[in-house]
Amino acid sequence: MENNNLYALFDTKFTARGDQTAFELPSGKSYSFSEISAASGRFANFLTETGAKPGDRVAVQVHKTVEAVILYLACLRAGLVYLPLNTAYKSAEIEYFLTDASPSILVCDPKDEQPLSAIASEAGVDTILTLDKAGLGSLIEKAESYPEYFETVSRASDDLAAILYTSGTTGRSKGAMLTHNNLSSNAKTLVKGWAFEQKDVLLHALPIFHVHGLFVALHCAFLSGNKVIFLDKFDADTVIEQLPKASVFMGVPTFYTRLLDSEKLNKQSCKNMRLFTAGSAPLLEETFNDFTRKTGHVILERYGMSEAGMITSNPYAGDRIAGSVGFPLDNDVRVVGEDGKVVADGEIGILEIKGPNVFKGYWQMPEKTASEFRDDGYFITGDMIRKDDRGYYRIVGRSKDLIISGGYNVYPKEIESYLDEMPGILESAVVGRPHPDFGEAVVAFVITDGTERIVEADVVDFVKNKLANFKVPKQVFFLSELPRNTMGKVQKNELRNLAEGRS
Ligand code: MCA
Ligand code: AMP
Repeated sequence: MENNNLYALFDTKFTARGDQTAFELPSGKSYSFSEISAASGRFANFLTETGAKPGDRVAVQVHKTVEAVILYLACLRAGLVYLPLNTAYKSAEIEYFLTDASPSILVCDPKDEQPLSAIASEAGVDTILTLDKAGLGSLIEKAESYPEYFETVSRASDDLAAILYTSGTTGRSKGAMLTHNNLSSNAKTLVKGWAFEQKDVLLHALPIFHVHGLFVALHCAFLSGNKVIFLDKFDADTVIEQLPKASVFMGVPTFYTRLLDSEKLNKQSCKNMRLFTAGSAPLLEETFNDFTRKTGHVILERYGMSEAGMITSNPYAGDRIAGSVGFPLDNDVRVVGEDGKVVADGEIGILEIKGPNVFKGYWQMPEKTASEFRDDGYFITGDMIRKDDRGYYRIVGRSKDLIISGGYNVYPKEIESYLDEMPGILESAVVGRPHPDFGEAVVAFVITDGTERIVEADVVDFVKNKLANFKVPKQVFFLSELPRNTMGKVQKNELRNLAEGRS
């Protein structure tokens, strides 16, 4: 039987590239392809020895290091299901993921081992391992003595490779189950569509707990055998310093606005670049145009989601249009109106998709899964699309109540549910407002019940104590009541206008 394990695809390249550099850090430290293979073999042997079996989940909340990437590869090799978690998540958020996904193994930063151990044991986690900012920890110590040879576990194409949690409109996060075939098909599509070649050098500044940094960027590099210049986080100066050595860069729009703010970005710094891509959030036309003016490069904007990887892309060869996300990649798409019928070209509807990239369903949520798929297998993205007269797709809105801040998704419902529990708050509503750095910023409107004196800092601190920083409101407004329509529904458009000072 053919082994559809995604790692088997990478393995061919890793073996061919041998002692060439796979990862280079700004410090000068590097890792060859052989070293990556050997270390992932050791990790895979060790993880298997802990008793974890193919299909078991491995939850990972660690800093961005090459060792964390090796851990991901080891999970693929051992048939374990990788479950990456944003490093910004606080204990209460982690508790939900561990309880929901019941992983066998948790890998976390050493400083979180003690605080997370009770939660992990309650959730049935068998093994806790650590990995720190420097790529050291119990995972490394324990795996060190294991052999580097590991026979990659055979996987069927629809076996799970990863679970990525995406927040839900109801406030409860859903685990999108991604199969080996979902990931490999999308990676192959992108390598071809974006003309990757072995000589490319990828400058990597994205976090590796989301689709963009982990799958889109790294899979293209692995399938092409590219060197990756690996930054532990985005920092405009470091990116500009490293750019002359690179040929491909991928970023969220905030990366591009921050790069444009720097005097040091110019045509010379981009002299060896062939491709800049943007996605995860809308790229403003102004950013697109300013970037071309300053660097001579036209950013290629693409669109995707955790449930499906990349769905559309502007062309590599052909016009890249500002404000558009290009054409469908290797998935069938249709734009559907409120009546459930496909709309005429040029009209607005919700994008529905079907293809090898589309996920298997939400982890342990059969009803939720069923409600987001049509009977004929199309997945309802919730993104509102209009096809323009040249056939380019444009995202014109979202039917889901979602804020995208600096590339991170924030579901207002989650923050509202939490704020409604704050002593002294009667009710709340959360919206996004335009933000020059993050694209959108989280803003909260609260109604107090008059029992205690509450100021903005109290509300901010309350959220900060429990939820990831990017979900914390950047501004809080106090109202005497929330604007509602005759049906009693909160009028979020009115609140957005209020937040922008437009009413
Ligand atoms: C940090 N903060 C944020 C954000 N990031 N607030 C709102 N939105 C954010 N995204 C908080 C910090 O905690 C801090 O709060 C304050 O804002 C300022 O932080 P700063 O130092 O400026 O932030 P940073 O560390 O430089 O991070 C900003 C960032 C980062 C580099 C833009 O957010 C980032 O890497 N974003 C990329 C997200 C991404 O990869 N998305 C892909 C999802 P305080 O002062 O209180 O401490 S995958 C996806 O969406 C699909 C599939 C797709 O199509 O790709
Ligand atoms: P996530 O589920 O976190 O992966 O976020 C996916 C969502 O990000 C999509 O459903 C879109 O709403 C949004 N998104 C991704 N890429 C783009 C883009 N280029 N322009 C506008 N929105 C985007």
